[in-house]
Amino acid sequence: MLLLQFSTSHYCRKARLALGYKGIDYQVENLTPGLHILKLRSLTKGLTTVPVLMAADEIIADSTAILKYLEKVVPFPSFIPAGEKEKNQAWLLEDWLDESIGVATRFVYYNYRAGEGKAIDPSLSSQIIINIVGQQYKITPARVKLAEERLENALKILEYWQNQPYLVADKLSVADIAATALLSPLALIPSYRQKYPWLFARIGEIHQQCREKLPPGLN
Ligand SMILES: N[C@@H](CCC(=O)N[C@@H](CS)C(=O)NCC(=O)O)C(=O)O
Repeated sequence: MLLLQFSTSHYCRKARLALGYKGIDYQVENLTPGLHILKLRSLTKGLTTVPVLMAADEIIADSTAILKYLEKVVPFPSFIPAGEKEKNQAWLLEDWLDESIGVATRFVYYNYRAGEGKAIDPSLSSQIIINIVGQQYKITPARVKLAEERLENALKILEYWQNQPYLVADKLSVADIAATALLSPLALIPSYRQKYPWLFARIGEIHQQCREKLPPGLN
């Protein structure tokens, strides 16, 4: 299998964690932001985001669709809880983390990298990319504030994770994979590291279980 990705994207990390958990051999192709559209448009019937997984029989765009595909072709080890109630709960968390929380993380992370966190990579090329991302996603101070509030609320909801290894039932599920990947950019922001040490402990454990390299800030 070949994973088309941006190396720094947290949604691509989500796909890599899932591939790693399943023990699947795969290659990655790192696309250049901007030029990626030329490659993806013809492959995905209109979706222009990464990750995209090219499997022998199918091309799968969108990280959630990739998780579903992987569970179908490699059922064991499973990352879907067995019970109906737990299964619904895991997918509900996965969808919320994907559609709402991953977006909030992006706002907070790029806002940090453009300001206080500039020193992480002050190179011109990095600052140009951060600027382009800021414009593409319309990252304004008002929207950053809403994203910070959304994250604070999310981390209150997820607080129970500090007392148990997995978000749903007693096995790793799509909820843990989504939370781990989509909150991992916060590991570079000192205020989150100080306030939520339990979160980064869980992020580290799930990476280990999925045989994925730790994200920047935890490596
Ligand atoms: N819900 C999508 C989100 C993917 C996404 O937003 N990917 C970003 C990188 S983090 C992207 O490809 N952006 C480029 C673009 O929008 O053209 C998924 O889960 O795959």
